[in-house]
Amino acid sequence: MALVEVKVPDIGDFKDVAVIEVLVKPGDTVKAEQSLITVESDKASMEIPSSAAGVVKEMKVALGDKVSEGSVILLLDAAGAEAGVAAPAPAPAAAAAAAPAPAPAPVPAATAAAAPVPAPAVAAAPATVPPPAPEPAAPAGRLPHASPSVRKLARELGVPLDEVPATGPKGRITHDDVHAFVKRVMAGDVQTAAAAKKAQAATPAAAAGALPGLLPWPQVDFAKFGEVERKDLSRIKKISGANLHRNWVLIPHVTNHDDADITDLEAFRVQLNKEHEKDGIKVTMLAFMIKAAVAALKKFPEFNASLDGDQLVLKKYYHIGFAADTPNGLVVPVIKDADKKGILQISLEMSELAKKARDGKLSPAEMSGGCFSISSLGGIGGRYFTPIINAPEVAIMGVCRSSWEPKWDGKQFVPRLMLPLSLSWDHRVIDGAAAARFNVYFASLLADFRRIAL
Ligand code: CAO
Repeated sequence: MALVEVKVPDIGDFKDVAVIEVLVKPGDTVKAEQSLITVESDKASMEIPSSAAGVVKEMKVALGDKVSEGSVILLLDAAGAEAGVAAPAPAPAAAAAAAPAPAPAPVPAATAAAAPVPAPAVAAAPATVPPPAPEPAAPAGRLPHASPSVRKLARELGVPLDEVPATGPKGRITHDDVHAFVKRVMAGDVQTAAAAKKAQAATPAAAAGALPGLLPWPQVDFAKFGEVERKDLSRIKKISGANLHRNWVLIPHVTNHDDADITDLEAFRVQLNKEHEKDGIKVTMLAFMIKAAVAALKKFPEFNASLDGDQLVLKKYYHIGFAADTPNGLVVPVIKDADKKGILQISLEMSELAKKARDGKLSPAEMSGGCFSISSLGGIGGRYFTPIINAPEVAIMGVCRSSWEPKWDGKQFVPRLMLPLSLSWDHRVIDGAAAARFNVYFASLLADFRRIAL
């Protein structure tokens, strides 16, 4: 592999200029003279081209970094180019004079999209008011091509370049493209993503924090009261938080609590684990609950459904999600076709998916398609809680730690191992009586697992 350091060439008097755009990412194939980054001083912005062709191995600069002549931009595997010999750096793209200091360029949306995006921790339900789809522009994950002067024009007009369809050579956005986009927005033919988001937030249901009559969120200078530390939310927390918030606000949740007598099932579980000690398979109560959930979904099909406008989509497949706690936040891997799998296979898949979740290696496919979710805090503790429905699903089972309790058997109190259950359900789809029946049936399956076969 011929690794080449691509450096910032002579850029005149510019020193310590800010990187306002990163146009490539590791894995991209670049041509010699292809723009790699855009830098901006208080006088001008310019694109820095590549001095060689090859595949980007590692980025050495990021948005906001300051660079000068000689700063290493990236490492390039110059496949096809002479090993270690970079062509002389071509002159940077013409600098666009910008007399007054331009406003700091916003982080382009496409930059965020270019990074590997973990799938939402919870399945994204269709928004109640879907924003109008933008016209085809730069493909998702790719930055739009435009010269510095076009970028400057777009910034001045507040045009999101990644939404502008390009007509220039090699997919470059031209001045005319920007003007045409503005005309179409003014004529109401298209709406920018930001405007669509704003319109969506204006709908009463979505504007949770800004409902008329509600007080604004308290603004507190916490440091006045003692030492504090600020920490960014993890990406998973930001994604799952937004989904959970929407689900909490838009779904009329009700939670029914119940208990399942798992005395016999626990004895069977312990026995199974002894038998399979050498296979490295560990069966936990969760695997039995996944199987019980399938049987309960078959008996109560409206729990295996999703709302689509005035219609209920009833699913004929049984994919069960389970909430997994990870250092970065909550994710929900999905056991696909749980109806076709046995307890041992489910246990095996669960431990593999849970490990991947903890390592941050779950693929979007492994977190999608769920019909019903189970959130088990049984390994930690607690009695009951209110799980938030994982939209577009319509119900979720929350489980806490089992404990020994005295139960009256008609003659005397006997010790029984009781598992606390908390079923949250969407009252638009499910009625209280159905939810109570679901819980009673679910608990009866755990109390006597032979009933699964009936
Ligand atoms: N009652 C008593 N003990 C239980 C139990 C229950 N309901 N459920 C599990 N346990 C026991 C297990 O048997 C195991 O015991 P041993 O260590 O003695 O063998 C121990 O608790 C740990 O189990 P586990 O948590 O590793 O395994 P699991 O299959 O029950 O759960 C997973 C796997 C990935 C779901 C879990 O680790 C996890 O992440 N749970 C958190 C989910 C969560 O955050 N939910 C909240 C969502 S809302 O914010």
